[in-house]
Amino acid sequence: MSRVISEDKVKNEYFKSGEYKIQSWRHICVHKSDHKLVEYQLGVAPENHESMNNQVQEIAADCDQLPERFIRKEDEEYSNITNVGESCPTKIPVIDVSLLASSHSELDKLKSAVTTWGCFQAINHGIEGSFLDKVREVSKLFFNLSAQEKKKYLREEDSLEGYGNDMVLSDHQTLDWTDRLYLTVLPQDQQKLQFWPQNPTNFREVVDEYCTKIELMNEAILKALARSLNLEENCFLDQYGTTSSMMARFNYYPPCSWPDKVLGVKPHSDGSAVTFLLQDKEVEGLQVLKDGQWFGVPIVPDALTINVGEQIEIMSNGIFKSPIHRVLVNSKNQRITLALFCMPQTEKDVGPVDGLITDDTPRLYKNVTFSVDFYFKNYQQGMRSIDACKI
Ligand SMILES: O=C(O)CCC(=O)C(=O)O
Repeated sequence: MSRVISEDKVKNEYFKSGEYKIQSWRHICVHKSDHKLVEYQLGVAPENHESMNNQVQEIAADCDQLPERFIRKEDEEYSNITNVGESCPTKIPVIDVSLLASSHSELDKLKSAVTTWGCFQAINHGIEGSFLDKVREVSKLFFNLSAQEKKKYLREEDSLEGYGNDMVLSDHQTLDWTDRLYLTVLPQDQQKLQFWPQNPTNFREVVDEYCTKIELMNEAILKALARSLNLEENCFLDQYGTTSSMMARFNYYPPCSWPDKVLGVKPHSDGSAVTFLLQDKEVEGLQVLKDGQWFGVPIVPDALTINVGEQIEIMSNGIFKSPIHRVLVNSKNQRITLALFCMPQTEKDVGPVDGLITDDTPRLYKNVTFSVDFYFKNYQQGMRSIDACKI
């Protein structure tokens, strides 16, 4: 059996001593004095572009010591947060999506939610609870497959799409305690089917149907957001270009024996326009940062947790806030979620809507194209892409 070891440890402790020989950057053979071979797996390859060999699910099932690369570093976690509060489940706003077309007060609630929290729990959104359960079921069936079976869909080293854990871009990057299946879901002609699970057999059918429903909801939310600012209702959608794009991230968080030492996902805001999160039905873990405190996002039956991404923060010239959020894990239960990131057409640039730029409210952001690479390079270094877009 192999053990996971950090590159720094190999370089600083083992390699320097001269007792050991590096056979390859993936497998280190350590020649001990008794000539026994011990094989280690490196957490990162020399070019820093390689992911770990083992998925977090496998590490969690077979590790008596937490691999260093997962241990949280305070300085990566928004060190300006001095007051990390208890989670306060009742505060995240709840919005009745069915009222947004007709009720001014619900529209005001939406505006208030998105200008303060940046997120809300959407209820009465028109997707049946039984269908949401079906989406949860296909996700769970996939993650329950054997490691060997899941690895058929393993992502390539330098690309995000497929099954795997964090893409490793630097030696010092802390890894998230999560495995993911990351897929382009829209436009359909850009789906890379080699990464779509064949098992369960209805995976694609269920996910396609879910994404079609979310695409419609995304349009309704974007129109409502525009109307809440007294803007023409298509002003955000007009920046979408001819086709919208949508990425799906199926997140699997295994239980962790050291829940205080790791994060399921590091603090970040999303590079999307709008993100729709289907939470686990039983296990919480998501927290949102507001006023210097982390607030737990509770499970509201059949609700979808919606947050605005950095692209809407830019389009709204900073009025809507893309919230910083993170994920905690726990020692007892696995947690499975599905995040759908709705975005303008790939490579389409976005910028603040004209009607929001005045002498009193000057333009805060440049027009930018949010490529996936641009976003993840910033994310892995604990930085927000939107900060690079400020004027
Ligand atoms: O799993 C969650 O609760 C949130 C996931 C998330 O933030 C993400 O996938 O970007």
